Amino acid sequence: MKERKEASQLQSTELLAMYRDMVRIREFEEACPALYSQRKMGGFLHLYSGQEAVGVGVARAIHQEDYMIGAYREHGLILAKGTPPGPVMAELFGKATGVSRGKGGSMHMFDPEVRFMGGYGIVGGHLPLAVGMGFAIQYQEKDEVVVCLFGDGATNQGVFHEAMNMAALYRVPVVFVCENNMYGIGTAVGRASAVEQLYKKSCAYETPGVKVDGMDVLKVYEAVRQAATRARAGEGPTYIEALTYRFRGHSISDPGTYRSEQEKKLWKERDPIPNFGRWLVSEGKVKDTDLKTIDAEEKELIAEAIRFAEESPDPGPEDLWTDVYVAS
Ligand SMILES: Cc1ncc(C[n+]2csc(CCOP(=O)(O)OP(=O)(O)O)c2C)c(N)n1
Ligand SMILES: [Mg+2]
Repeated sequence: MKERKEASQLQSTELLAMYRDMVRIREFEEACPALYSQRKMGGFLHLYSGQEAVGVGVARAIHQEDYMIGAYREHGLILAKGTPPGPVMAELFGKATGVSRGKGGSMHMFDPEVRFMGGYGIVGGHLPLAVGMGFAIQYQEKDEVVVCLFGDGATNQGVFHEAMNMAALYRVPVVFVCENNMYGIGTAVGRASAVEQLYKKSCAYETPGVKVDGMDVLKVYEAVRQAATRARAGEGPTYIEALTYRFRGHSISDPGTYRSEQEKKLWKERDPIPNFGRWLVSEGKVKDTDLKTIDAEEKELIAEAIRFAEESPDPGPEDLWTDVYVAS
């Protein structure tokens, strides 16, 4: 069966897998600042801590043969889609074993094997690509969907509206997921967008707009599951706004002084990982020790990914000439 089960029907093993994915992303992201300070990584670094429930809810609501595409805050997205942490870490280290062979770095992760299609640094630039991928799926009569994730800032770009228009016009199987973390760099949504309830922006294209709690993995899962079902049925795109929060600055070089301590504390209390863990235990779905085992296993997995990245070779001079053009 193509459709995933309703969130309320998920079994303990499936719920634990979601918990594990979120812990993996958090461990990965929280290991990065120290490694960056040690100059193991170069270039930009935008961390996903706090937003894990969105990426994981999306990835678990679709299938391996479905596509995900995102912006530059995408380490968590590619991990959620199934790329192992080793090649993702090696990419940050600029190593030949990196998922983009060390040539992409933080903002340009790409793994066609798991159908994660990037990794883009131009705000809103990947939205038309998602529509094109959706059109290709439709044209080839495949039973696949694309989930396109982007930030609140992207919804103020002209390209967002062009993409929404064409997606709705051609009823392409694309699910748009806006990760509204309330800021585009240091600019609060209300200072950049005339419409603060971002899910309402889809009404201009007669596309359903849905707002979900992006700190709740099951809420995200259920919204995306339903949207994917619509998309597969030929009913066209859905636009989901997931309200979330990034726990760190915009990038590694942002001290984040534009957010009050009180606001940060409030959102930290809504941390999607421990809250989901507590809920799983209180509902009797898992034992506290199950969670502790996962926490320890994922910590070790990330330590192993760092070792893999450290020990991997740099790309050689000959690699300057590869991946420049795709062979036809
Ligand atoms: C077209 C374009 N304009 C400006 C920038 C500079 N820029 C980089 S990130 C960013 C903010 C985007 O915020 P948002 O879409 O909310 O994503 P978030 O960082 O919150 O995940 C801006 C303006 C850019 N990369 N591309
Ligand atoms: Mg934002």
